[in-house]
Amino acid sequence: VALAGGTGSAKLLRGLAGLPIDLTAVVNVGDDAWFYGVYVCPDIDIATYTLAGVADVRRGWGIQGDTYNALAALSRLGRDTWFRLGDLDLATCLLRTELMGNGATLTQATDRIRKALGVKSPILPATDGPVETWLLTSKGELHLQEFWVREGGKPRVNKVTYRGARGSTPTPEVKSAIRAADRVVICPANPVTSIGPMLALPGFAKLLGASRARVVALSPMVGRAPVSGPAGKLMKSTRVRPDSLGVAELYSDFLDAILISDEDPALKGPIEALEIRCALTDTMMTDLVSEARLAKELLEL
Ligand code: FO1
Repeated sequence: VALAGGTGSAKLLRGLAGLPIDLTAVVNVGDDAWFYGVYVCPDIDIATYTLAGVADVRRGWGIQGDTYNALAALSRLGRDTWFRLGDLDLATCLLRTELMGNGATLTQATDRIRKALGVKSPILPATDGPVETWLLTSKGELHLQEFWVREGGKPRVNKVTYRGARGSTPTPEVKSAIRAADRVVICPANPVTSIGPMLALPGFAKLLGASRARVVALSPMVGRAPVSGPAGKLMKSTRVRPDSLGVAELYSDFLDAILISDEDPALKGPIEALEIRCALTDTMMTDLVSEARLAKELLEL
C-alpha cells in the first residue's frame, strides 16, 4: 500500500507499479475542490493519469497535450479562470461529478475512472468524507488551491486545518488494504497537506501503528526545502522542522524506516535516535530508472 499525494508521489507510484507486487494506492483528498461546476481531485487524478501513462508529469498535474478550449470559452463568458482545468481533464471531472451526483461514492467514481483508463492498481481515496485543507493566512482563510494556485503560495500561513476530517473516517477499502498489507510506503508527499489530511482522520494513524506491515517513507525534503511544492513553508507554519528529521518526527508513531537524501548525512543519527531506521540515497526522481530504483530500495529498507 502506498500513501500518496501529488507529483512526487505519482512518480514513485509509477516506480512501484513496475515491480512484481500487488500495489494499492491510498490517495489524499484534502486538495479536492469544486471548480466550474465539477469536482476536481488533483491527487487522485495525477496518480491515475501517471499510472495510465497520460499524465503531464513534468508539470505535475493534468493530461499531456491537453487543450484549454472550454476554459477559454468560460473566460469569454466572464468567468474567472485562474484554475487551469484542461479539456480532457474536464471530461474526467465531469464523469466523476455525474457519477457522484447519481449517488456513487468518490471511491466508486475513482474506481470506474481508473479502470476505464486501463490502470491495474486500485486507487483508493483515503476517505469518502468531505475533507478539505484550509489555511489561515495573511490574506484570510484560503482553500489550499486558492493559496497555492491563485495566490502563488505567497501569503503568510498561520494555521492549517483539515475541514471535515474529524467527522470522516478512512473507507472500509482503505482499512482492509492497510490491514492486509505487508508493506506500507509513504510516498514523498507534502507531510502537512498530503499525508496530514489522512492522519487527521480518526483511526488512520492507529491503523498504521497496528498494521503488521513494515511502514517505510521516502522523504520529500532535501536539506530544508522540498523537492517541489509548499511543504517547507507549511511545515514551518505548523511547527514541524522543515527537513527529513521533521518528517520522521511527524511519522514516528508508526514509521519503521525512512530513506532520506544523501545530502543530509547529519540527520541520520537524530532519526535513528527515534528508533527509525534511516538510509541515505539519491532521492531525486528524474527519470523512470530512478523511480524504479527508489521503489525497489523502499521495498528492501
Ligand atoms: N496547479 C497550478 O499551479 N495551476 C493550475 O492552474 C492547476 C490546475 C489544475 C487542474 C487540475 C488538477 O487536477 C490540478 C491542477 N493543478 C494546478 C495542480 C494542483 O492544484 C496542485 O498542485 C495540487 O493540488 C498539489 O498537490
